[in-house]
Formats: sequence, C-alpha cells, structure tokens
Amino acid sequence: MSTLAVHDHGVAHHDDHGHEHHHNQSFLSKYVFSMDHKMIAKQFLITGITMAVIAMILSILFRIQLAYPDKTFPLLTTLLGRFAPNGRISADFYLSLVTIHGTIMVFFVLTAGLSGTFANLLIPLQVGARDMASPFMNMLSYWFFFLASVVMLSSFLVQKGPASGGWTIYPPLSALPKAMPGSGEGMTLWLISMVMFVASSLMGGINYVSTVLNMRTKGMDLWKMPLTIWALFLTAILGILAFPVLVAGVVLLIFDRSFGTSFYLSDIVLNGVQQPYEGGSPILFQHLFWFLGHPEVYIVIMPAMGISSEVMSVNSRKPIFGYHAMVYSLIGITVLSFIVWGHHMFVTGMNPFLGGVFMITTLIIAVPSAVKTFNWLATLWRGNIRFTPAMLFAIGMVSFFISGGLTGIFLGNAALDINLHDTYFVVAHFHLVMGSAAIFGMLAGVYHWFPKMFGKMMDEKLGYLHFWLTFIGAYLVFFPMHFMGLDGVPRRYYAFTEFVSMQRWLTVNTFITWAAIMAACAQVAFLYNFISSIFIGKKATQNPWESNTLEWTTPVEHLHGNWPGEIPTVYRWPYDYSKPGAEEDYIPQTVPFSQTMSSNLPHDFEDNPKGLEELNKFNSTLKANEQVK
Ligand code: HEM
Ligand SMILES: [Cu+2]
Repeated sequence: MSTLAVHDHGVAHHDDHGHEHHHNQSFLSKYVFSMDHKMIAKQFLITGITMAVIAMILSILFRIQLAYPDKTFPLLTTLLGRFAPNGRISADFYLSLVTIHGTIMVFFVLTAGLSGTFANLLIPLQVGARDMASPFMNMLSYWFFFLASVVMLSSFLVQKGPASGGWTIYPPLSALPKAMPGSGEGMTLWLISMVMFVASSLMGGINYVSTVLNMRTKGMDLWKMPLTIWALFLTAILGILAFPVLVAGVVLLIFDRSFGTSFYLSDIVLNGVQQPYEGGSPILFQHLFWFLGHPEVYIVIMPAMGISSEVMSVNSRKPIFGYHAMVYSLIGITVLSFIVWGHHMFVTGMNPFLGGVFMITTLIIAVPSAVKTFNWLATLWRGNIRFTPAMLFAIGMVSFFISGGLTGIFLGNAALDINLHDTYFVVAHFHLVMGSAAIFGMLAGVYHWFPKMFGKMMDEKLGYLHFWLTFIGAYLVFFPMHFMGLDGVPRRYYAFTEFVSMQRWLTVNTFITWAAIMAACAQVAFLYNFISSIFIGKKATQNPWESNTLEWTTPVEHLHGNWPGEIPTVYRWPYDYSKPGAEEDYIPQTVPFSQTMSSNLPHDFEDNPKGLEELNKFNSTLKANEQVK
C-alpha cells in the first residue's frame, strides 16, 4: 500500500519539499495498480491503442466482404472459424463486426482512450496539482475500463457471437434474446460491459471535475487554464450528466430481456406466435439512448478540440485566437448538446412540431462549432508555423471537422434527413466529423505529449509518413460514401449486389476497401514509432516544444507528486507566444510580470478587461516601488 501513503504526503502537505519519490514501490503498485495519474494515463493510452487496433482489424474484415461479396477467401475460415464458413463471412457475423467495431471505436477508443489518457495526464500537470482528487478512484476507473474491454471482447468466444444490433442496440433486436444470433449471450455481455464502462467513466469524470475545481495551484484562476483543461473539464461534466441516462436505459433493457417486463416491447410476433409483451415502446429506448448518444459525440470531439487548440497555438507561436470565445463556445456546445438528441429520431414518426424544435436547436449548435473553426484558422493565420507531426495532426483535425461538420447541417434539416437517414451519407458524416477528427486530435496529443509521458522523442519522419497516408486515406475512404448515401445506399447491409440499383457501387466499394487497407498499413508505421521510441527514442529535454504550460516545468523523470519542490505559482495565461513588442518568443505561465518589464504590453489582454485592469495595477505598483527606491 505504499502508493497510498505516498499520495497522502503529496496532498496533505501541499507545499512540502516532495520527498515522495524516496518511498520504494513494488512492481505491482508502480505499474499495475498504480494511483499515479501519469501512470494511469499510460495505461489508458495503451489499452486505447490496443482496442483501436482490434476495431480497425474488424473493419478491414467487413470491408473485404463489401469489396468482394461474391468471392471466397479460405483464409477467412482459418481465422474466424464458424463465423466465416466456406471462406465467406456470414451475414450474422458481418453485423456483429459492424456492431463491435462501432462500439469499441466510439466508447473504448474515443471516449475512454482519449479522455482517459489526456485528462489523466494533463489535468494535474496543467492546473498544478500533485495528483487527482481521488487517486484510488482514479485507479478503479482504469480497472473498470479494462474489465469492460475484456468482457466486450469475450463476446467473440460465445457460441453465437457478439452483439449484432448496431452500436445503438435498438430494441426489439436487443430486447428479444431469440431475435437473432447476436441478441443472445453476445448482447448480454455487451450490456454488462457497458455498465462497467459507464461506472469507469463516472469515476474518472467526477475526479476530473473535482480536481479542476479544487486543486488548482496558486494563481491558476479559471481564465488562466489552458484550453485542453477547459475542454476536458466540460467533457467530464457532459459524461457525468449523460452516461447515467444510458445506464437507466440499459437496466430497463436487461429487465425486458430477463425479467419479463416490457418497457420497450409491444405487439411482437415471433414465428407467427404473438408474444405476451404489451404497452412498451422501442422509441422510449431511442430517447434514452440518444440523450446520451448525442452528448457522446461531443464527449468524443471536445477533448480533440482542446488538444488541437493547444498544439496549434504552441506550433504557430501565436496566442490562440479568441481564447474567451473558445471557452464560451465549448460551454455553448456543452449546454446545447442536451437539447438536440431528437435529430437522430426524425424518422420515428415524431410530431413534426417536435421535429422542428430539434431541428432548430440542432442548427444552433453549428454556431459555436463555427466560432471554434474560425478561431483555429485565425490562429494559423500569419503564424510562424512549425510543422511538427503533432501540428499536422491538429490541422488535420480541423480539416475533418469542417468537412464532416458541413454535412451535419444537411442532416439537421428534418426534410433532408428523412431521405438520408440510415444511408452511407450518415456514415460519411460521422466518420469524418467524429471518427477522423477525434482520432486526429488524439494522435496530435500523442505526438505532442509523448516526450512528457515517456521522456523520449518520437521519430519525425515516421510521423510525417503516418500523417500523410492516414490523412489521404481517411478522405479516400469516407468522401465517396457521401455519393453512395445520396444515391440511397443503406448502411449496415451485407451485400449490395443483391440489388440491381446498387450494383454500380461495387467498384467504389472495392476502391474504399483498398484505401482503408492503405490507411491501416500507415498505422503500422505509427505503432512501430510509438513502441520503438519508448525504448530507443532520443532523450527528451524538459520543454522540447518551447511551450508555456505548467506540465513542462516538471522534471522529465516522473515522480509521484509531480514537482520536486513547491508547485509553481501561475501569473499569466498560457498563450504568451510572440507577444507584440516582447523580447521573448514565449513566456511560461510561471514567469511573473516583474521579470518581463519590456514585454508587459497589454495587447494580449485586449479581450479581457479584468486582465488589463490587473496588469495596469501591477505596472503602477512596480512603478511606485521603483520610485521608493
Ligand atoms: C454542425 C454540427 C452537426 C450537426 C448539425 C449534426 C447533425 C446530425 C444529424 C441530424 C444526424 C442524424 C442523421 C441520421 O441518423 O439520419 C447526425 C448523425 C451523427 N452525427 Fe452529427 N451533426 C453535427 C456534428 C457532429 C459532430 C461534431 C459529431 C461528432 C463529433 C457528430 C457525430 C454524429 C454521429 C456519430 C452520428 C451518427 C449516429 C448513428 O446513427 O450511428 N455530428 N448528425
Ligand atoms: Cu446528434
């Protein structure tokens, strides 16, 4: 239990002299059941990457089916056994693949992998805290996530295979264990896994929120927090408010499946036999699901937005444009995401008036999204740009957010969505705006903070290769899907060759599959770079990107408690890069104004009247002191 003792030191004596690292730790308490947020961040990252690789392999498998619906590949039978009899993936297993691919990507990679990694790494380091508010609960959060992953994957081992109702698990397929192969044990495991997953998210989220609110170092007021922290903080709030609703929906679903209730079922006939269910409604499930589901897409994208803002400011050597607007638009998105969920349900036969309400609120969400986009572009404008791999991925994130976000405006219009719903147009939309944008934000973060996490640098050339192949690959995969969707090609179908009108899309499907294989190969370059750099990478210096934020003031070698002595005091906001008139290219947050007299011009406080006031007060005190001398 040495870690707990270590930690008590760190928090109880906030300002002591950090003799924490003298305690010796066992292998288990250091690497496995660690309560150090930096180690937990690595655990989340490595589990997230592993899950991403698995989900990517699943997608290649089902893309092979779409590209070559009539060919057989004996290798598939060797690999997948009963799920691919006679060299072809079975139709049932195809749906399982799509379901588990989506579930893993959305929840395990882009929610837990992304927030879990960067909230853990950055919140204590960037706000100046020795660890999370509750390191023990933080550790539990990781282990619940790990168990949830194991349970989700174990569904490949059950007789009839994993859940196959889509990542949204709509009833009745999910509520009737006999409905289809994946509705049985596979679905049970999906539901159990999800409950554990939500427990993990809640424990993480509550920690993130309380750490940001209570444990900031001296001088770190809310308006001096880096945008990563704002984004991760608001993401955690979204999760805490939305995930419990999913659990409620899931618990009712378990009741329907196992205890004879019918919350979601009514008038069901199976094999000609009228089932006893009455009074329930599958639409109720959709409401509960999307009340989480829509905030979920912002739970996924907001950390990516925060990371990209940070990386773009550092590598443009410019203050982020419109810091306050960036924060307010994050807050706006947080609030609005709770009142738009019905746009996923325009075709459920909802009252057109209600549809209109959801349509208007949905389109309003485009406003803060646009504010963020313009501010990123303005940050790049006339920047002294350093094209590091992290920077390329951050710019790529903006690119995907724009090209995927624009189609959201089409889909948000009920009249258009009725045609586009459940087509490849929707698949294209969300893979660009959420799949690609969020992954790129996450990769930007990995390249940027790798030196902080592992004390080593990643290889730049491999980084460029990885970026360009993935960037081009993702557009080649998802862009053509818009046209398929406009032509009415539905999502989640096993073989389009059955329909004469869709046969012409076969060549496009083949093309997309090969583009996906190329993009997947690019990830091998990343994995090689990631793993080899941990061992043989160049040693990192303390502040390799010349950044202002607090995490770069800690030693390269990790120590529990983060700072060897006192936690530094913060004096300024995090974006003092190329301050007009300043002598310094960058001024870390810990540098007091008294040390940068010639650079204390008020320019960067233009949009912050309080800051300007503060600065004037400060300057006049300095002047008064001078006169006394
Ligand atoms: C301008 C902003 C956006 C608008 C107006 C918008 C609108 C919509 C609408 C109306 C749908 C439902 C389409 C249908 O199923 O028929 C949809 C689907 C979706 N959107 Fe967006 N969206 C926007 C931004 C985003 C963002 C930023 C993300 C993720 C980060 C996202 C992720 C998704 C996902 C995952 C789905 C598909 C869910 C599914 O059926 O599996 N959207 N969007
Ligand atoms: Cu939505």
